Amino acid sequence: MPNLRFMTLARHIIEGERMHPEATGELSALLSDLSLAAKVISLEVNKAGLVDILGFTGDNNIHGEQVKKLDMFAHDMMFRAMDHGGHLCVMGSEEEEDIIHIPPKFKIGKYVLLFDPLDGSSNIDANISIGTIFSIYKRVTPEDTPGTLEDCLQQGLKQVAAGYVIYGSSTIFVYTAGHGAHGFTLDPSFGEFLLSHENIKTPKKSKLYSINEGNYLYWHPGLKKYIKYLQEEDKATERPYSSRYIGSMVADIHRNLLYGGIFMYPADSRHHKGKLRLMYECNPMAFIVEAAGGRASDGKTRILELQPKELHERTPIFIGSEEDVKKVEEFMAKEKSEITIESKK
Ligand code: FBP
Repeated sequence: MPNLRFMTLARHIIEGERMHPEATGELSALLSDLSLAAKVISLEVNKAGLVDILGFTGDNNIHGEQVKKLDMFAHDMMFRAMDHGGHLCVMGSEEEEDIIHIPPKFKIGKYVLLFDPLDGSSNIDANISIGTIFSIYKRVTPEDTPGTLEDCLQQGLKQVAAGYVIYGSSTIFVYTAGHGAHGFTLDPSFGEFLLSHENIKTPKKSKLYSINEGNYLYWHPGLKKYIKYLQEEDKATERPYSSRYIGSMVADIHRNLLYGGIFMYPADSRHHKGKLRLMYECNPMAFIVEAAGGRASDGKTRILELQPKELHERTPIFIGSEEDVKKVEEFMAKEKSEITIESKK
């Protein structure tokens, strides 16, 4: 393996392809198209404070959320970078209610792309790290026909590649195509992603937890007990843990991936399925974290084994260092009683 400094993302993808004699190069081309979209979005995010791209478009998206201009810019950039390469049969985005068909003038390919163009968008105006998340599958319907919802609604373990791009103090492209999770930092001086985090291994146990404690009242009793357990003093198990919550899933999970930690967005008595989306937030993150030796579940079932039913369905998620995720699953399993609203008392 050549000197890290000069391992570009494009070269790393090609080297990975060589491990698959049956490969046609389509997935490699798809991943490099994605990296182009990431570079353009990164540029726009970095100068967001200077140009009229902060704030809202004035429209609401299908989730009833006010749409940010940068959200739509990122969505359009992903679509335009990916629609004409001939590698995709269908796409799905957080910003579009229905599946996105490939314009008929372009060749139809064998892959499916699901993406969250700009995750953590509630943090954009405050210059907090945000990200793009993507998930790639092989189609299941006959080739050379327009892709369908069936091609999108596959279990996460069927992903052939997944990744995220974090737009923070630097822009980092993290992906897995089945051979470990690797990070590439964008060198803006010549616009290339260079290998900076090879074969990321997330610590099996950590001292960090990430959850919006403002929702404590509405949590499952088992989860409340787990958080209290993390806050107790016990040197042997390195407790109390530290709380770290940015409120931007990509940023919280990226930190935990490198330092160790557990990120949780549980179901609660107001949001019975939690907040985060299975297809373009939880599945790709679970695929990456597992590739780095971590674990991801909905508190009971492995995220990657969940059978999706809708494009925008939500799921509770507990993801990160393996032992920590197992611990919270134990606390949830021990507590039989359901979620109750504490304030009723
Ligand atoms: P979107 O902005 O893509 O809808 O992302 C959802 C998100 O911002 C996650 O990035 C983050 O982890 C979570 O919501 C924060 O939610 P809350 O403000 O309820 O803690």
